[in-house]
Amino acid sequence: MFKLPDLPYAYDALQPTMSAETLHLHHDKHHAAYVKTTNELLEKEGMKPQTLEEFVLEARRAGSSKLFNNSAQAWNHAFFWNCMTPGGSKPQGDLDQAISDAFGGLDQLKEKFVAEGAAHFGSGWVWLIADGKDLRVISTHDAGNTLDQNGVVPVMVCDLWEHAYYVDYHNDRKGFLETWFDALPDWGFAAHQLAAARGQGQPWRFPIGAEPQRQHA
Ligand code: MN3
Repeated sequence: MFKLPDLPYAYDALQPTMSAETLHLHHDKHHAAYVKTTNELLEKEGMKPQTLEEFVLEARRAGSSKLFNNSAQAWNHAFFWNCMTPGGSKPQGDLDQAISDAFGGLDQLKEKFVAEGAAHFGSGWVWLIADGKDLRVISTHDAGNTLDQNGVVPVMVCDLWEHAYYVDYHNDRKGFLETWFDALPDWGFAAHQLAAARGQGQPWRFPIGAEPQRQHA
């Protein structure tokens, strides 16, 4: 059984970019439902996976969209909460250099990230990924993520589902992405992911059992 991870900050900590109302709905209703349904399906199928990552891959292999959609969404949202920090941050060191090398700078990355997310048709996610030595911006549909892509480590993500922004931005997805990119990304977390992609340390994994959550300063 998987546990809904707590948010790594208070519900009102990301205001005004992301309201407490949005976070309550998004975490306590949407994310909670994905975790609950995943657990119900696990019980029904008599499965006891060690990790959520393993289960997402198994669901993908089995071609079960219900299993995949719920478990991948459980994973994606937990990753997404860790990609944000109150007050935001700036890329430093190796990550800053990698962004310059790949895109020319943070402004150019923002342009690419916002354009990809704004143009994405329907629900999904916009990602900054480390693919081998490359940093790239991609988007995935619905519950899609990069767990089934060998050699790819996700570095940053933003939720493109309407529930992520409709309360605060109505239909202005582009406005949401622009404001979000300037205010909320936790580039310290992204740097940790990039280092893992380069063989230093492990990428973020969905917490198991009572494992303590990573705390933001
Ligand atoms: Mn969502």
